[in-house]
Amino acid sequence: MIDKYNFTEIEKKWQEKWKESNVFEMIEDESKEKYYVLEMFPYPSGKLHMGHVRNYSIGDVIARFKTMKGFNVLHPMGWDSFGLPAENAAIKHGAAPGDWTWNNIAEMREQLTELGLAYDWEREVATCHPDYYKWMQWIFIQFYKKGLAYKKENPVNWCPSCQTVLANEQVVDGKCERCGAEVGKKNLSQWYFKITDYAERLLDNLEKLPGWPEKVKTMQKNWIGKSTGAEVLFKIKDFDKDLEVFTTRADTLYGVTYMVMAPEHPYVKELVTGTEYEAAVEEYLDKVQRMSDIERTSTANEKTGVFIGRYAVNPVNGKEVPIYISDYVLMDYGTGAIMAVPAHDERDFDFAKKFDLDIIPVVDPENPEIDVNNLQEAFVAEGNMINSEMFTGMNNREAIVKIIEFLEEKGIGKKTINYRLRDWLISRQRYWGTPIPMIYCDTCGWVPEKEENLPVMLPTDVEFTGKGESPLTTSATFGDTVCPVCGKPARREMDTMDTFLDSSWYFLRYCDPKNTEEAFSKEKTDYWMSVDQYIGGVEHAILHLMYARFFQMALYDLDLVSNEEPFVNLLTQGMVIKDGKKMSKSIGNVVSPAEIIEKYGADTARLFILFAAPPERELDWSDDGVEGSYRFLNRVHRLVYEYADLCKSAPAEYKAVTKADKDLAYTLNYTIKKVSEDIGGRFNFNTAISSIMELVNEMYKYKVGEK
Ligand code: ANZ
Ligand code: ZN
Repeated sequence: MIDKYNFTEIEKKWQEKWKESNVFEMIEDESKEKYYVLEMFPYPSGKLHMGHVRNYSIGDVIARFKTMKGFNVLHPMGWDSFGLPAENAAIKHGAAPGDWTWNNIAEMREQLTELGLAYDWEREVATCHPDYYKWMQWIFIQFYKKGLAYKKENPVNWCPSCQTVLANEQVVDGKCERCGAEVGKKNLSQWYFKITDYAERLLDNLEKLPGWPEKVKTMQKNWIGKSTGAEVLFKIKDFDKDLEVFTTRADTLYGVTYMVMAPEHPYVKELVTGTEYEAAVEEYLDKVQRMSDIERTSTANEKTGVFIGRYAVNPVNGKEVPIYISDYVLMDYGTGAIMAVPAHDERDFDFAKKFDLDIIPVVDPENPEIDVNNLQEAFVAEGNMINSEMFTGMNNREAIVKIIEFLEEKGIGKKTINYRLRDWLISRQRYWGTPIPMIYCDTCGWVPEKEENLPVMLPTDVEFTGKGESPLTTSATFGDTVCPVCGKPARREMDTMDTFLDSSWYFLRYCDPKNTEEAFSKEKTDYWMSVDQYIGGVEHAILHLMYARFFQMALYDLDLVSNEEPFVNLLTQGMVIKDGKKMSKSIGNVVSPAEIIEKYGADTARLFILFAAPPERELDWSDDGVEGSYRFLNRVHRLVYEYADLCKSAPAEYKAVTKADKDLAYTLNYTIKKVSEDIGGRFNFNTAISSIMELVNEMYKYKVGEK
């Protein structure tokens, strides 16, 4: 009598066995080659979704495969557990963010266990635990001492609805990434990390990451946005300071017909105060400050601007050109001012048309269809120089080099590199995050808390109103302290850290999660790091992966780790969609993992997810597909039962006797080879599973004793 495929019983039995015997616990073992497989740790929202199931099933197969191959495998799991949702729950339901979070963690740990994932739970970390954030604070202090952390007043992106500062990266199309509200600007004193010091290395090292998807590297490259050009000095008539501009097109210097300064440029006020232009400039500035950078630089917008009544002098030909302010020039890129060349720049062309400014071509389109003296649009391609005195006739690429040389000789310009990457704004006016371990003393200024006093604990006597400053300001116990340097009364920093800091080094803490003396020991990280295979969503291609790389490099420079790059290989898994759309509550097409596990078991869920599509591709959820996976597992189950007795009595060493025996032995070995290659090489789990399905078919056909 064949037992029904009772997945609940089977899965429970094995999960308990694994737990009892600690099979997934890993200890450093120098005699074995290590393999570190890591999935991006989740935010403990309380509910696992299919994206998680996919991410973790992929990691699970790799971990188990490498274990079978004889590696000492590190496969940990933990919680990115600081962040806004816990605080919003506190505002809405009055629950303490800590309680809410720890409950969610317990629930999700349970769900991951039910999924049968091979994690070493001994290494679990939660970023909201003082054992973790103590070391987060310690790392902050090391960065501060190295000059990588600083405070400055700056107009920052401000979400009026979340009442918090947002990093540029968190503003999408001028809107708050989280709540969708229109983002404005606000002047605030904020903490920054000098990630720009690492721009060149973050870019160069991409070359050393052949195991990363090209598309992710391209996204990082664009985000860093290296741009080689020149800074050129223009004299301002009747003014004691020069106007410096950044240009990538030094070849177009003879085509400059006007200048544009960012409305916030520090000279603008001086240049217009007391003139008839003052009022119009003020009004324009006020309007611009409420716009996002994206809106400002969009080429689709009709150009706006104000003439400020002043002129600049072109250093190569002495020509005087009018100076404007306009929103399309940003203060925090280059020098905050440009030389405008309408003949060869699209935005300048539109602006010149609108304000009726001259258009002087300096690169010849050499195209009979284009009337060079009456351009209908900017000519942005390459060509030979015209209207450019001694540079006329040269190819414009060459002219860029020659004109920069000329400017350098004359001391009116120099070659420069600019990056789009900005310093990382890391402070948040929020409660549920790591307190920034800095203290302000009237005598000593900003000083770090003494390391022996870490962690600076999050207080619990706070109020959540969802408005204004950090809730930490409402605590009666938190703010007042003494200066670590002079001992006088002093105030603690009330802001907390961006949660992206927490996730920038958790992979190091996994190597040594219980260390009470250090963030992690070098010995342990030397053994386990770098991560051999990192797996996660492509939505983290820029921020998380860039920040983690920056942390690793900075820690390397502090001699705390031995590798410059944290992740050798990266796999970005595709989304799980249903009926062609992202699963979402509002569409009502969400399939919950719990439901599937209850109906079919975790093995069916995992099998379906791995079988339905290669890991990088989108996975279209299919109920029929799930049924199919379930039927297959039933088939395997029946097969095992059918032959169970025979297997028990089988000799220790198997010998193929008949042709059928030999054929099956061949298929078996072929399958082993195919599965090893499919999983070991490019993670083609789907084709590995198909060959196992074929093997099962062959086994069904096989009849013992048949010739
Ligand atoms: C003159 C010129 C002529 C330019 C031409 C382009 C084409 P990337 O490649 O992104 O670095 N620019 C410089 N600073 C700016 C700022 N703060 N806000 C807006 N635009 C700025 O772009 C560099 C070019 O963007 C620079 O080269 C400058 O315009 C403009 F035919 O200078 B160019
Ligand atoms: Zn002091």
